[in-house]
Amino acid sequence: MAKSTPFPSGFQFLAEHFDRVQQENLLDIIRDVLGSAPLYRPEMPRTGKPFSVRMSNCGALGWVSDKDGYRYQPTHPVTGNPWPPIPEILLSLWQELSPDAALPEACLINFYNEDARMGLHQDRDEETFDAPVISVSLGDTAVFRIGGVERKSPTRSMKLQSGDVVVLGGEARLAFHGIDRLVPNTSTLMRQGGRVNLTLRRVTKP
Ligand code: MD6
Ligand code: FE
Repeated sequence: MAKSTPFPSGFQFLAEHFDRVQQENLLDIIRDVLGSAPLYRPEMPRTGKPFSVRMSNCGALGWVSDKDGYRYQPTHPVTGNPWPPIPEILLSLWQELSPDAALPEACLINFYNEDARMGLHQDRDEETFDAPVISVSLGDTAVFRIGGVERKSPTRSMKLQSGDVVVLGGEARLAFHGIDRLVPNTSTLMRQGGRVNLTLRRVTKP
């Protein structure tokens, strides 16, 4: 059998870190957040091409993208209101997995319907890469692709299921990654299907 590409060092995958009851609880909390900071559709820098993923944020800073580029800002681009705070359950996750890092300032909320995907990218709009990026997946399974720190590095794919947690720290902090596609009807967490991914990030130097 062909050898698969190794995971970059500092990559961690915690399968079903959250059990079903915790997933339901977390989803309720995220629905509350989206009640005050609704999902909106970001656009690609320069071209203004709409993303297939809808987004929102919580935390002091939120990641946004529009014709002017990618950036962090303290307010929702549509409502103009400050983002709601990061829920306690996510701050606890961060402290459990990354006890030495300064607390996260941003939690990006990505919502995928069955046609949505996310191209290969690095998370590199932060001022510091000392802290990891921690992600939580809820709902339908997604095919996640991860490579190395150069776009041309070989990649491998794996499935992310509801309740799974991914940590990109160390060398993996700047590894290219993306979502190839969803696997529809793989979770009963959300009645209408789809997938939510939450990514926690430290943005400024502590
Ligand atoms: C997603 N995830 O799972 C997209 N970024 O929908 C990410 O872009 C990501 O899972 C940084 C660290 C972990 C991630
Ligand atoms: Fe990412």
